[in-house]
Amino acid sequence: GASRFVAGETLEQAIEKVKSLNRDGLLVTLDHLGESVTTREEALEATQSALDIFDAIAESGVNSNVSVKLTQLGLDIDYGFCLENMERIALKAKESGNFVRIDMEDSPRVKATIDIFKTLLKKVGKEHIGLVIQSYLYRSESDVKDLGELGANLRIVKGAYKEPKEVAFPDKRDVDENYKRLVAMHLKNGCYTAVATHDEKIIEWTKSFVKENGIPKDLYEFQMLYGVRGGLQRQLAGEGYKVRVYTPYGKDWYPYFTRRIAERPANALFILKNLVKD
Ligand code: FMN
Repeated sequence: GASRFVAGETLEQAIEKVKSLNRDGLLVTLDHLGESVTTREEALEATQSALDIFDAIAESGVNSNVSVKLTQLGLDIDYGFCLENMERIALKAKESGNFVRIDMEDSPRVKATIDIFKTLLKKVGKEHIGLVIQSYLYRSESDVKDLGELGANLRIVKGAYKEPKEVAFPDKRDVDENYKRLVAMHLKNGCYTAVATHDEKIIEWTKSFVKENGIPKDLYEFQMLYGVRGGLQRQLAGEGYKVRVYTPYGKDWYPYFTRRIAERPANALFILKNLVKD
């Protein structure tokens, strides 16, 4: 069931999981599950949940930052309202000496997400806010160029939503090639890069790339999802790489879970393979 991919229903339970991941040498980013809210009340609740995570991290002393989705903070209700909510979270990240990353959702939301990110990057600085870029989108190469000029901290992913061929590469090989291109570009621009994938070919490629190009350890990290390739996560950490586990918790796990299982055919296979591999 969902529990394999979710670290409990409450923040307290999630913090216990973070402690245990930290003991294994893994860093964490916590995500309070939820997306696509339709009322201001729900968006304000989600905003408060994100603020509470920063307090719980500080109080427990665990090593974790926070990930959020803008549709959870009211992006589909009102841009200005969402920006206000995200700004409170970004200011909290800064005040806590911590970091918040804005996840990337489906393609109709990419422009607004980048706009909000850029606005807040100016306010709180790249040490406290980061963004996600998806290698399946044609536009991402130009976005990475642009965000590189701002020194942005980016998580590069392949992309998890079902997208039309008008906006995204239909062929997995193109997605993988673009993934490597984006990581190489951003690292060569001297910008912090989170390489978020379970794809061993890309992980191996990254290891060689950073070695050959003398990329310092403090400029990149690997990221994987909670409950996926736990053995590989610990192996990389044991080899001395920074590894961060994206750790969702909460009651609203359904959309997250179904995306993991079914949204892209490649992912369905991917998840099945990873259920048996460790
Ligand atoms: N996909 C998105 O579309 N947006 C995200 O913000 C996002 N965040 C992710 C964070 C982490 C740490 C990982 C590992 C994946 C994330 N994904 C995200 C999912 C990836 O796009 C992709 O669907 C998944 O990792 C499977 O592909 P893989 O073979 O590269 O692992």
